[in-house]
Amino acid sequence: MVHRQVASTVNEPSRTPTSKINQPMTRLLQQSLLVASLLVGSTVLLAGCSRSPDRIYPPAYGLGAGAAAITAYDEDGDGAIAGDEIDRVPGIRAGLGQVDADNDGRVTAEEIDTRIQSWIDSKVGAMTVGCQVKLDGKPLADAQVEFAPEPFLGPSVHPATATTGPDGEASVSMAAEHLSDPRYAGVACGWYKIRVNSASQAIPSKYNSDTTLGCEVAMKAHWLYEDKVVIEMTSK
Ligand SMILES: [Ca+2]
Ligand SMILES: [Ca+2]
Repeated sequence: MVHRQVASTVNEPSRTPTSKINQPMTRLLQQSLLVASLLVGSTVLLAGCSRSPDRIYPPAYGLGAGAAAITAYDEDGDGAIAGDEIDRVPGIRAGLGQVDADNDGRVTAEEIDTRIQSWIDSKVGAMTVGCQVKLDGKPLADAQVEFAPEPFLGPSVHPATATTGPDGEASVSMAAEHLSDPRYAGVACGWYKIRVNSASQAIPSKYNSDTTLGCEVAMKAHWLYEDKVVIEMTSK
């Protein structure tokens, strides 16, 4: 069975003025995206392939993930992730227009659980996610890219990684043991922190240990016109 997904994700760069739902994100993003912009797009995977991989089912997202997210990130105890708190969950910040259903800038446990249910309902087990990493405007080869799922999603959402080629591009994927067919790359729906490291270049901590990069991998994202996550970093 082929399950073709359109990949999706994330950080709305300020150059996407067409998205109404992300208008509230604009100010936040203009701050962080001056130095880092992340686009995620998607590609259709394996369509028409005669050797279809076995179906990959969605992860068993943790029960009470929304409540766990509030516990982890609602520092002022008002019952929602809002304001600066959102910056600590860059995956949610990137997909704020999708999760903040009432568009009030506050993300509640219920909204998180509703968004997770939409991933489950989409029956998407894994999506293709390509990425391109740039440092000071130039493609960065041999960069290690990690998509670290938010812990509140539970242990069945696995990290995904990639190492960029000479063009700075790579296909991000979970480890082979989490894919039904190791010939194919895939990332489960979820909110991820993105970390980039390099053995040859100094990468500021805002892109790794204190990352501000994140994305939502999911169907029906507004940036579907893009075909990959573009991570633009500056060395200073
Ligand atoms: Ca709060
Ligand atoms: Ca809300």
